[in-house]
Amino acid sequence: MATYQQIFKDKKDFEEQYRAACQAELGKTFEQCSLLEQFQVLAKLVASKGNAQLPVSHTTDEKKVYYFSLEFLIGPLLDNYLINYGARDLVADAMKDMGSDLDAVCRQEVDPGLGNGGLGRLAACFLASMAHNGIAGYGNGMRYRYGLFHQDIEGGRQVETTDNWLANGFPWETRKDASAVLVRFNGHVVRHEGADGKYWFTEEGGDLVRAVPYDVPIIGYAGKVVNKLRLWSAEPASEDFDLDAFNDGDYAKANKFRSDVEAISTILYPNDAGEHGRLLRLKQEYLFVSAGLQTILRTYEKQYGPKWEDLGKHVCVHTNDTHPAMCGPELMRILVDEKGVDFDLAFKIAHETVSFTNHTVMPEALEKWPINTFRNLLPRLYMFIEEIDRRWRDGLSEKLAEGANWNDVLRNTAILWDGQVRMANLSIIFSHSVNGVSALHSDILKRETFHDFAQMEPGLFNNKTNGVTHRRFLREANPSYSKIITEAIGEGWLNDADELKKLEAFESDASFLSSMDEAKKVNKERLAAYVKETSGIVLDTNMVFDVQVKRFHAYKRQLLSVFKVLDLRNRILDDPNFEIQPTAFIFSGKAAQSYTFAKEVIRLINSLADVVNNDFRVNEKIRVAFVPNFAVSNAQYIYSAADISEQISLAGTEASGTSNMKLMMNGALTLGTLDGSNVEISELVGPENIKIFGMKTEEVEELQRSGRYYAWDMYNNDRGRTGRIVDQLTDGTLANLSGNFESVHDHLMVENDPYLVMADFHSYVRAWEELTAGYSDRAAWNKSALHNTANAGFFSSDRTIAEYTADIWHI
Ligand code: 26Q
Repeated sequence: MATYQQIFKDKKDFEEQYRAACQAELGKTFEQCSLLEQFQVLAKLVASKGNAQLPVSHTTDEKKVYYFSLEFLIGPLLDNYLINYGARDLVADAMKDMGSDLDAVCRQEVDPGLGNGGLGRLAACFLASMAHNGIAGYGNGMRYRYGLFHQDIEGGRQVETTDNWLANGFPWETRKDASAVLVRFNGHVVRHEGADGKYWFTEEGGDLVRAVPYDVPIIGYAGKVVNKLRLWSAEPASEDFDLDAFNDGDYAKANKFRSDVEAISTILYPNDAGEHGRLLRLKQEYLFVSAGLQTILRTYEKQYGPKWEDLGKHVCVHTNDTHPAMCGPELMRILVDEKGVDFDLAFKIAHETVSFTNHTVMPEALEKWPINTFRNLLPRLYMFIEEIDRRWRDGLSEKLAEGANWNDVLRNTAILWDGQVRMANLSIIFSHSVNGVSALHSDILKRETFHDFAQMEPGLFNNKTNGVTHRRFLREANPSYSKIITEAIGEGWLNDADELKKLEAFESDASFLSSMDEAKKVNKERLAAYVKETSGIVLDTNMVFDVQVKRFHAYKRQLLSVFKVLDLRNRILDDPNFEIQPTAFIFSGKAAQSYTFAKEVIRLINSLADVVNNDFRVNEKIRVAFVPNFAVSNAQYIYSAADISEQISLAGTEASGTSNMKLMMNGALTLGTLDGSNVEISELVGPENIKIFGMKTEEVEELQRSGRYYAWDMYNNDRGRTGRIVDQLTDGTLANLSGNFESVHDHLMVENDPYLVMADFHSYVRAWEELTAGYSDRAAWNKSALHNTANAGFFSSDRTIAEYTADIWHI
């Protein structure tokens, strides 16, 4: 039993504080507050408890970790923080007495979309686990005025609308004007020379932007440790208001400087390859890097004085992908230009302080910037990059591994190449640790993506398999299952996810296994109600819930799922006696606004849903639903209701995946390829508790190398099933809602099926049939589901953070 930091003595104490807060915040009685106002006041009250804890959370000489990420997908916080304080039951009870309903109040909270998907949610899970593990770990990111777009579905198509998440204010944040800093863009470099021949540089002119921080408390489990997430907003440094233009009625011109500056923190960029090279993105990257580092050095200097050589002993700067890659050179710039440190020492300090996580192996996703753009925007920073690149080239022959070719290695490892600044190489050269996010992915990084770096310095590379916070994705997402888990093994698992292992003792406990059915039923009903409300589709909760929820991307192969569902439909129509386990296929996820193919796959799924759900000949056996606007909040409904977790990316393409972990925790069985962390799930649960299919990474590599994959052969050799599905993309079968799918057809047949959907199709359908055949033996199925939960402790981000702490941050 954890001892919680008590924030309310008892119900009476809570009620008094809450009523007083209503008066103080809004000048209203509790009874006069709307549900939204009840939420706002309660959130402010809980935030104030967190903020009061913050200063006593750490001793001053503790090593600090700053986690730099352009994305933090934090999700709603109120429910989570009440659970962490151990106050949820008390507050729910008191609210009921007061005539309100805590669940309804929690549903008022916005779900800030300050991230795209996996990488952003990982950063949020890491904040939660750093606080849980007691580390002084702080997030550093951007406060976007608009988060990731809101997704509506019209005529089956994704339609994007702005996410005005701040419309009702954000009660968790505190604006810190006193901590604002200045960041310069487009200046010019001036060289100075002293009488002794020594020279130095300053940067002058250009535009000064004021970066203003907003802090959000991160309340750890049990409430003992509170950390903070600092999000930066861009504002004009001076009031450069054009009064003449205003008086002429040209308000746009009058406000131009202000709006140009504010644009920097206006939107979050989507994660598709087509969005590369936007100047505003580069400004975002520099703004939060520079503002964060200036603050870190200010804090450090106050505490330790100008002992810069010790920075790496007290401070870690962790960079989430290459988006904060400028951390290394910016740290050098401040040390050299503003603190008078010499160049070599400044590089050593930066190198000791900075570490880097890579999240992708897709070559087209590796970030690059045109040198000219970069140099114009950040001329002084560029000088540091150029000099480090020069020294890298200079020292290359000494570092070269046995048998390596100097020219090849230079081409692969230099920072500057082909008129571009290559951010991955920049990150690697400035970091003392580079890690991938699953065992397989880290292996591919060493073997392929960053092969030459790994040859030169094998010790630089390491693996940190991702994790997720089980307190949000199991305890909070799945109250019914959590309840029976706690009744069985106590609540120690909330603190230590490895205790879930104790559930193995219940794998043959008939009464526990049947109580799992009841727990799942509640969740399926909750999801079915949500699906009905948001898409109009009716789900039968007696069906298997087969779930694929994640960003839409060709490599994740939602198209392969479509092939399977269409194939089942075709076979049911051909043979009315064809028996399958009745299944609801549930999809959710966003496609980047400009990613045409991914958006067509969304339309395809909705068209398939329209065809299947309205056909009485098949809709008792299969049903399809697309849940609009996938986000942290509705994800929690979906994970807890799932029976099957679809993780079917082409082997070697998904760095890790994290929905696989969230679904596994909730007792869903994985149907997947040996990709990303599916490999580790499979090792942990054993072959009888997961269904693996499809080509392995080496087979994919071999097939692609050989150049002997022909989409038309797949079509011609299996006209009855594969060929028929390909034809149905354009023959009107699916056209009722909004037309045929020529571009999807061409992706397969003209672009030669780049992610080998047709190659894995038969193996996939067979695996699905074998897996679902086991569903009717409820005890056996639940035993397997429980075994998945029991072994999910490894995928708690508490474990991941413990590994970063020991191996990378050395705390
Ligand atoms: C880059 C440049 C310009 C604009 C946008 C971007 C950009 C933004 C976001 C590029 C990539 C992302 C997000 C990547 C991401 O979410 N990757 C996922 O990270 C997860 C956590 O490690 C992994 O589990 C997934 O496998 C990986 O796809």
